[in-house]
Amino acid sequence: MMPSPMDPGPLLDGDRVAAFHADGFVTVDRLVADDLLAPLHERFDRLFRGEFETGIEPDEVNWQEASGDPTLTRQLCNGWRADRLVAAVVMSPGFGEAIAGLAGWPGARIIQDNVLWKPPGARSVGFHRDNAYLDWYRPQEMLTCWIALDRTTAAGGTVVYARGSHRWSPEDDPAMEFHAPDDHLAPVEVAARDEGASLELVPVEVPAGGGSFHHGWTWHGSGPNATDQPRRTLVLHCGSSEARFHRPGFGRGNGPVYSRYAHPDHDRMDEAHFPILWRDDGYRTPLLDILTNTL
Ligand SMILES: O=C(O)CCC(=O)C(=O)O
Repeated sequence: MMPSPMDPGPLLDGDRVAAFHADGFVTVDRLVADDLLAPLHERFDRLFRGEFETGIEPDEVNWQEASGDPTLTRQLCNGWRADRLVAAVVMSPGFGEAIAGLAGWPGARIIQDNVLWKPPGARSVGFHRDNAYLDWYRPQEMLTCWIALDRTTAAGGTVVYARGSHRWSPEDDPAMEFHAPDDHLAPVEVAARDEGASLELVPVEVPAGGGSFHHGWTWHGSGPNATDQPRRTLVLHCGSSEARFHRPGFGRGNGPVYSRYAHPDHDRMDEAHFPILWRDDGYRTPLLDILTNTL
């Protein structure tokens, strides 16, 4: 019997909500239960070996054991399609409730998960803002729950946020490299200068099972892993339960990957591909409970 994911319930007290709105992010010491960490580590091993439990490939497979560059952060997007334990964790209604509450949406649907593994010696992840890649749906908004599966430290290449940067201009961000750019800080330094803002970088240092929530316009990235410990993270990116496809943006950002799920005759997002985790009227995509009850 698999351990069931912890339902985070009302995860965020008033102080944490206020910190999120002031800073564009907030850290939390406990997002998943300790007894889920080892099973999730094992699922990470399998996913990066190309063993997909459901038989379905994640939407993006950017690293595999036989061929991947050992100095890059290992990354898969939408691991939930391939692995039911990953699905059960990222589909937790409590995460959806917390995200919708922070974003001011009536509900939250998953847009994408990220399975990230930065081994010792791996290089950086370039600074970026998530909303800049989302011209393919409206409202063009994302809010993210970043779940650490190992204790995180600044030296270990944890995620780093630019405090208050969610309030900087949301105008066109320059194209940036996610994996191991020459200078991972350069885009946020340029953005701070253009904004006339001082740059305060805050690393998320939490125990394994902790993590953070961040706003879609918050600048973030991460440095190299200079420790001898891996840094594994499961990331849940949600949009509003009311989000609709936006056809003019299909070719931009990560639209070419995800707009393949659009129907030709309407702009609604199919819940088989973008399930609703939580909505304020009690609705939740039924297939999620089928998926999680089978664990
Ligand atoms: O964990 C990282 O290094 C980057 C994570 C990220 O880009 C995100 O959660 O949006």
